[in-house]
Amino acid sequence: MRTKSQYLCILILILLVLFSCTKKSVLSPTSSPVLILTAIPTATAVSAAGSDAYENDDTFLNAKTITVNAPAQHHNFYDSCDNDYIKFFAVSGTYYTIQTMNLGGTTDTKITLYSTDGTTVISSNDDYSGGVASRITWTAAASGTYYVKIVEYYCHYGANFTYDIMVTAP
Ligand SMILES: [Ca+2]
Ligand SMILES: [Ca+2]
Repeated sequence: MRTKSQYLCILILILLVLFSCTKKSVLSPTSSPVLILTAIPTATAVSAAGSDAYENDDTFLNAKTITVNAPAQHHNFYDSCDNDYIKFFAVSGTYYTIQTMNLGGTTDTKITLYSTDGTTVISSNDDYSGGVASRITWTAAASGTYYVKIVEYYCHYGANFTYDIMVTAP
């Protein structure tokens, strides 16, 4: 009799363990898709809503023209480690200032000036004058189309990571 009741107890325990395991395995697949579904639209919305009028400008081949001494262009970093290229025509012997300003939120720009081949670095600047905006001053040695790449130093992106860029000459 004792043995029988012991067997019965063991059987009940096994059933309880099985039941609790089944319950868990049923619960976990239902809870994880909910988390995935809420995460995906948020990430998509940030990148889709964030792109500015100058995209795609991720390589020097897709660089968008900026007119010297024209009002600043307003851009933003729309995806992680976004590269923004602009190009302008420089006249030999002319002194140019290329600078970012009106940085949105915690945006930290870095700019690089490239020669007419789009790949040879002439100069680059991360921060100037104690801020996180960037500025390059440069005298063109030869006339031609030059390129500037603008990046967010920490690869941040989204609606709050905005900047203005301007090229000026006397
Ligand atoms: Ca870009
Ligand atoms: Ca900077």
